[in-house]
Amino acid sequence: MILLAVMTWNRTMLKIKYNVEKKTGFEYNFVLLNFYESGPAKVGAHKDDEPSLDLSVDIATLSFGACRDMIFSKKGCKSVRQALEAGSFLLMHDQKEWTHAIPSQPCVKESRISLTFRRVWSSLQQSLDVMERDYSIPPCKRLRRE
Ligand SMILES: O=C(O)CCC(=O)C(=O)O
Repeated sequence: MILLAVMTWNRTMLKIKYNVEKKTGFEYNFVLLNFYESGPAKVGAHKDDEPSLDLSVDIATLSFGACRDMIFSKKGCKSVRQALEAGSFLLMHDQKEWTHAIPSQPCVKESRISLTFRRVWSSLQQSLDVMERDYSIPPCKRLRRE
């Protein structure tokens, strides 16, 4: 099950966003928090190339908690496996070309959280603003359940 909740930026998140922006030189207006309860929790191979994303802005990922691997793949290239340790910072370029995945690692017992900073086109931002106004269930609203 995926729960996507939309929340406004709080002071801590704004501070983190500011530091990420300072490091990358990009401006972000959206952050996705992924929670992995333990090793069996995984994300299949996918590209972050949705039309709602501004692909000229690299996606920045901060990792907290358990160390998990990420696998990068591109047609015609050897896959790359990268351990994402607590406190690590990853900048993903070329989102249209590369897929990435967090494979299951059953031996990992601890939880992991990642924050992935993105820039979305303003039409999505406007839709979110409208939802926030129309549904007014602050601070979070359930958008999608799978
Ligand atoms: O948890 C991560 O580091 C990556 C999550 C992910 O694949 C994504 O947000 O697109």
